[in-house]
Amino acid sequence: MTTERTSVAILGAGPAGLLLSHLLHLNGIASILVEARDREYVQARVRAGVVEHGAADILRQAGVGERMDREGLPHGGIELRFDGAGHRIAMSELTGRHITVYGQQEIVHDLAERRIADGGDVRFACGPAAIHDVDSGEPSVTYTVDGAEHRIVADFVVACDGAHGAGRPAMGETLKTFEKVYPFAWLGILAHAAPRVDELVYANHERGFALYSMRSHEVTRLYLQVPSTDRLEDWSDERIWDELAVRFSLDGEPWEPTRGEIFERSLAPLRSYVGEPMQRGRLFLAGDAAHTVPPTGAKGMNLAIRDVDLLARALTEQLRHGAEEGLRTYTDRALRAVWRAEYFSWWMTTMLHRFDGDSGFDRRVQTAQLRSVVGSEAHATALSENYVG
Ligand code: RFL
Ligand code: PHB
Repeated sequence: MTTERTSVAILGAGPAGLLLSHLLHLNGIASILVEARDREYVQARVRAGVVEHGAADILRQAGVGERMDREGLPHGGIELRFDGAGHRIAMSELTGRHITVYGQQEIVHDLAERRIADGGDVRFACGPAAIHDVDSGEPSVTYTVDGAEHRIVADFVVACDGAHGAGRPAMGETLKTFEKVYPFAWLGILAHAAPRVDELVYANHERGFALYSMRSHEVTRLYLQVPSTDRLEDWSDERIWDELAVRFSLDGEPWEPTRGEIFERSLAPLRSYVGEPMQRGRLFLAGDAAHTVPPTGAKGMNLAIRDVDLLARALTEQLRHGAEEGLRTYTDRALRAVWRAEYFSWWMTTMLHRFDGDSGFDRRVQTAQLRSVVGSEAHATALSENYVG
């Protein structure tokens, strides 16, 4: 077994882990990042598409926002479509801020490229790493490649290893969990098709939720609410396009997204989860390792970016100046933004989806809620403030 030493050992090369390693580097702090999967897999993983105002600023200030600013699509509004009519929420006019539509895999690509150009120690294809001795002064991470075991001893370990990594279990008894599972999933597709709309459309239809998004002027991203028991095989291309046209109906008539070759498809279950605290001894959790939101509020990646922004500062203060305040208060400060995003994501999810067993009363309340949001500037402003971040 080889043993190495570093200041911060990081698990996971998603947006959280890569950005943390980059921010620490900017502050002169050494880290080793260990990722289970290979680089191609990580960079090809299609997920989020909306970068909120604050998260975009963090990326810019870290010097990794150049391509996002060049190729990303700035959006000043979204449409809520229900009862056969579309209603624009003018987010920029209401808040003075906008979002940027830019794929998570592009951010991961930009960060990985930058880390490697800077000579960062980012290790892909390590298989699942394990976390040890977090209550001691010498926490460590181990992983095995080609039968050889590697051990990294660090001052601090940060788990940025998502919802199914080693971070959550390593919290042990310390972790108090808060969870909500929704009885549906999102079927997501990417298609070579010019988006028919300039802004995202969130549709609440009798048959379920649909979302019109995009990645560029040539690539459309679309989602359908489906029962959590559905499989991808249940959904032919034809069925997906037909269902989308119905759910985006305007004035009682089906409304067709521009069709094109579907080149990616996936199913994602919807859940809300928070684990508290986000620290145990010398282990810290950030991003999806600590919390999950349903994608309806477009908050997951943005929270991951905010967590590591806080954590990078706190780790730097501790490792450079021995100042402990930042790390001691990390959980409380991060959780404030986390719970606000949990609230907003839950609110958007319940307002926009079709729930089995909903009564006529529930449906009418949902419509009244949507009417209130699009009819009241105060209500639309509240949505916009949460959405643009
Ligand atoms: P990630 O991206 O899951 O990365 C974790 C990494 O850790 C690795 N790993 C390990 N490595 C070493 N050892 C182990 N034991 C390991 N176990 C796991 C994994 O291979 C992986 O590379 O977590 P991170 O960095 O916290 O980032 C979080 C975001 O990925 C997530 O919150 C967002 O994708 C959520 N999300 C959205 N967020 C937004 O902000 N805006 C959106 O528009 C948005 N849309 C979405 C979304 C998520 C979706 N799905 C698939 C759930 C749309 C969808 C459909
Ligand atoms: C996306 O483009 O993937 C996307 C956009 C908005 C969401 C979720 C996902 O709320």
